[in-house]
Amino acid sequence: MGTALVYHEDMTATRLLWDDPECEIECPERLVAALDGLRQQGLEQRCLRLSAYKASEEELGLVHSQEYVALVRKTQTLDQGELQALSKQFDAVYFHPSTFHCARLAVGAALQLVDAVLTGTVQNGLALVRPPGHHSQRAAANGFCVFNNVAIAAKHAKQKYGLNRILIVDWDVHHGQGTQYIFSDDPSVLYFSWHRYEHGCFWPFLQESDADAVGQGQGRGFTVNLPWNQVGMGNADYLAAFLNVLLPLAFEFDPELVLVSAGFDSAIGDPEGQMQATPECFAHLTQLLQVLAGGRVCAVLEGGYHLESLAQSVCMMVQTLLGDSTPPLLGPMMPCQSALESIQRVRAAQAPHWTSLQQDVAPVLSPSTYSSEGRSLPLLSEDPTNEVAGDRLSPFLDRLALCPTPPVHTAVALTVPAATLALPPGVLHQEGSPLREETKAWVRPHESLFQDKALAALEKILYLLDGILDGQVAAMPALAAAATLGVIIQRCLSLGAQRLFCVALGQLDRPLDLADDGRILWLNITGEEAATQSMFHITTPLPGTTGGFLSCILGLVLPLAYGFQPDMVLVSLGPAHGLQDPHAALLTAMLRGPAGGRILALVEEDSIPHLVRTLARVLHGEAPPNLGPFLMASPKDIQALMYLKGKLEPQWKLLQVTGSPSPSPGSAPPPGLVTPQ
Ligand code: Q9C
Ligand code: ZN
Repeated sequence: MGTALVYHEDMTATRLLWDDPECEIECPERLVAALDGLRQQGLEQRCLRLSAYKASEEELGLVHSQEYVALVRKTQTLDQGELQALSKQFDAVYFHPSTFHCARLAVGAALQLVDAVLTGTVQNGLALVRPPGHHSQRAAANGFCVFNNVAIAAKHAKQKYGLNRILIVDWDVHHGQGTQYIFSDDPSVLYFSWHRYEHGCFWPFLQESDADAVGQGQGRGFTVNLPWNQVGMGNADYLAAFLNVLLPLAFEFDPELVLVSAGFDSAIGDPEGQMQATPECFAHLTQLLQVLAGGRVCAVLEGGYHLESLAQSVCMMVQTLLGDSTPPLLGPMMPCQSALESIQRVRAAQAPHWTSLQQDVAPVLSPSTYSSEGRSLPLLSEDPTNEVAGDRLSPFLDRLALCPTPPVHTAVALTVPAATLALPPGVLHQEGSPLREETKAWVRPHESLFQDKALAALEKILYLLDGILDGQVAAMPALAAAATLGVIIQRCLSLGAQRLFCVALGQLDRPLDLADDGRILWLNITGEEAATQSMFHITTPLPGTTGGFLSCILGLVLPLAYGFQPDMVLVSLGPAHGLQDPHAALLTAMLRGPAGGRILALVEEDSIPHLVRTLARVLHGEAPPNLGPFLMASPKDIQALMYLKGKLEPQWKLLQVTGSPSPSPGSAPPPGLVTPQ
């Protein structure tokens, strides 16, 4: 449905007129660099370009006092000495004769973006603005911010469109205390911010930036602060924050709109943030948000002071908003201790307010169900050739990563007429293909299983698979019998895939002839109970509720997927998989990221056409359908999940949630945790 890019050249006018080392980083070149980056990569041209208009004073009044608006209006006529004197009345602020004009354009850009998304003109978008907004308060400028662009946009969405639940994700490296104050008692706006904090020793030096600030009155639990107490946080830390804090709450909140306070001073190279996350990380963060609110994501620029890093991160975000597949995430997928401590503290502080957090801290029931019998998990890490979870990508993936990411191409291989499926436009249909000698050789060991029709279906799928591995097709669903899976896995491996993540649902056994050599991570989500044959062969029961299913995806499937860094993902819905369509869609949508869009979804021949259509859509970049009401996970499902996490986290570090070693099954929750109400 398209991506909007809202901008106005006039916003480069405001600039610092005197000497002030603290403020000089907020310069016009920031916007120029971001826009140039988008142009050079051909991304600007793919967006719907909207020219920003100036917000009205009435719109400013949604958040700011009349007196404050009048004060800022007056700066248009002040001389340099007066501007400088006024600026000193605020913390880290400068005024310029163009400030009022620019700041109104910045607000207007955010409002236009929200209008474009909520009227259905576009699916999502980015407003490139100066000055930024998230430090600005009802009657105060602060931290380069004059009017609170995102807060006004949220009020506007509530007022004009009657929205009841808006999520604000503030990934700028500074705490958006302005936004926090504006919505502190408002349960209709969930405000999440992570920020450099260093135990209160980093600007803006506020106690209320800490994890124990959760909001006030009716708004308790709708302010979520994740303070970073060390610099150097990287991709794994940001990912862990999303999987363990933001996304569980966001799914439970079920927003109708996602606003992103998109500051890129949280990226590598930024002089303010001193963090390590690479630009690719913002592609993944964006994609994770796109599964919420039917994909209605409005991003508004905040900080970001390293011009190159800013431009690259902005490109990553826009590329992902446009639906392109995400580039691989580099670096060891192991969150640092300090990050885990912060994550644990915010989870504890928020647990009284969110069902999805209460469950993981609940005591594990009857330890007898899942005893590890003193046996340790068979590992392959002694094997020197095994580089799983390491920071090296396979040569295969390196080769693909060198090519510019193509727009997602999605294809289906069907044994039923395509017309019966009403596939979304742009999805290719794999036509019948001549049977190759090669394929006959592949199936020879399983000959009895492949009748003529099954063989024809397999051949179509293998053509699709070749397309994926050549980078021509990024993602696709296919109809196939379970027996096909083994052949497909073998084919992937022989074509050079080094790491293959197989998520098998229902009655699908791991093909017996596969070596457990670390090249295949096999996760079976079944009706059976939790078990680990090795760190690469895992069985988990299919959770019975939406809450349980989300915990399973966020707490197990995605940490494994991101930790494994596969160059291909296979999602197979086998016999009796028991998954509802929206659940299958969410799982598939969220697995696009870890493999850079190289994902094949296999569904049973007799599946209803609706499922195939739904999967084709999410693989093609559409947002998955809403999951329906949030029902908490059953104790049994949580117990199984906790058992697996405890068992696997020594090998799969992204599974860690606590800073200290996790409790063994059956033990009491760690001290300091809030007991659920
Ligand atoms: N070295 C935004 O990113 N100076 N504002 C902090 C610490 C103020 C940042 C000094 C930084 C304001 C939108
Ligand atoms: Zn910032």
